[in-house]
Amino acid sequence: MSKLTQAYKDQLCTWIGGRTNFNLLYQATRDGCSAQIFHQKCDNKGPTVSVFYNTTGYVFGGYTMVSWSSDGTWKSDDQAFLFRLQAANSFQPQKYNIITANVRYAVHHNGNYGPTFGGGHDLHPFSSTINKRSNYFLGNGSTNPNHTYNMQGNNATNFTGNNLQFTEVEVYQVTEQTGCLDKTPWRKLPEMKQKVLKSELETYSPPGKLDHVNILLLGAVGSGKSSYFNTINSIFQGRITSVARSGSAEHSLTTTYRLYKIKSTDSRQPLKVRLCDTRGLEDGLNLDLSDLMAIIDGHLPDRFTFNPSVPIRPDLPGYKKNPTLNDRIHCIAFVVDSTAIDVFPDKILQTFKAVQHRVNTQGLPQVVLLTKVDKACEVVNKDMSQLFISPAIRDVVEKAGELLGLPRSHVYPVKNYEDELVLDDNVTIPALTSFVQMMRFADDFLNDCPDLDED
Ligand SMILES: Nc1nc2c(ncn2[C@@H]2O[C@H](COP(=O)(O)OP(=O)(O)OP(=O)(O)O)[C@@H](O)[C@H]2O)c(=O)[nH]1
Ligand SMILES: [Mg+2]
Repeated sequence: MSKLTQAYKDQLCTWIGGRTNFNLLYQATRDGCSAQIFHQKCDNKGPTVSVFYNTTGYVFGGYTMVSWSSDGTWKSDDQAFLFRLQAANSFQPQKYNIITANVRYAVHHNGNYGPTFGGGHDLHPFSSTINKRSNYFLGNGSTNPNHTYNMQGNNATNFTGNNLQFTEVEVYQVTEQTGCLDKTPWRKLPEMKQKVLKSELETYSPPGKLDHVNILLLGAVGSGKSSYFNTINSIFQGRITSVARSGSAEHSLTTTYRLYKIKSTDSRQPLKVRLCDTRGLEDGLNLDLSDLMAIIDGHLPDRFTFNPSVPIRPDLPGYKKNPTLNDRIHCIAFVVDSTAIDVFPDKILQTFKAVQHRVNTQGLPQVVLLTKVDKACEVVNKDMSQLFISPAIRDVVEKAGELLGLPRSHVYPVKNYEDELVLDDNVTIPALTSFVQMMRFADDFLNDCPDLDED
């Protein structure tokens, strides 16, 4: 199976220009890591992109529009470039263009070499045949960037992590996509205008004698929990607001539990749906399962300060010993950064699973808020209206569903307002859709809840 994700294909597409298809010609784990086999499979195939994956989480390679051959010469190619897609497991795209004076050394066609770029062997991954060691092929070539390709002041450490231990090598034939663009959305949103979605939330009343429903935002540090509240709050305020502190820090920026009310400037009333913002989960300094269950069961008051070294206990100030249905959580939103989906920390996943195990028996609804979609797809980054058309986003939605064992219909890709100064329908509608859906799930849960009449 191809290792190149849709997001990476989209990135390559924007660099190569036009819409392109990627047809896998050669794959080291399938075909063997051999220069001869590479040439057998890739010579005379037109433009190709070669992609290398190493053991320290770098994904890098080169593009050439000249067909590979085995004639022993250097070939000129003014369109060729080297690139990095990923550094140390995180998406850090970087294109390195060819230096005009050295265009004639773009690629080296040598029957005994794998795909080799540049007159200084800027990227010379391997020659002959390499046997696999445990989980990688140890490249016997070298990387001497900056001769033919402009590394913009960087060196092999930035480009490849200085590591030629390949877990995979793939070469794709690049062809132009003909015909019309596929604009069929992979998810159809109801034909609802912002006003209709807002009004459903503004007029909502929970069943029974409840005052409001509570939606818990649960996720890793920096996944975008507080920003999601700010996004929803901004939408109802009609302007960008930043009530919850958000940003990047080593540990969670949110240190107190907040039961945020959302006031609508249109209806002048607070919504009867609250967003509960927690401290972010992190390795080591974690809220453990019993802390999270205390939150879910409604034992914590608004503004409860988390102390990572003290577990939540009944004798702590503010702890509600006998929470009512009104206090408890009615829907859990697992907040997941879409760029972290492939390297999701095991410990945090285990915590999510443990919570799910506990709440499944109660029938508590769960969804995934997939944040930072702008960073997961270059096309979406430029144009949020492509969110439900982008195959890269469809891919991460599928992965997030699999990760948490939830149907795709419970996974909501959103972009939070973070650097915008004004509201934008293409950002607002996906966020509102997710919020309405969570409110509906919470309402379904309450209507089916045996404790409803007692409260
Ligand atoms: N590009 C982009 N950045 C985002 C998005 N959502 C959040 N961010 C950024 O991600 C960083 C972390 O966001 P927060 O909302 O503080 O995350 P959090 O989950 O509340 O983090 P802690 O409270 O520290 O656990 C901030 O710098 C935000 O601006 C998004 O959808 N797109
Ligand atoms: Mg926060």
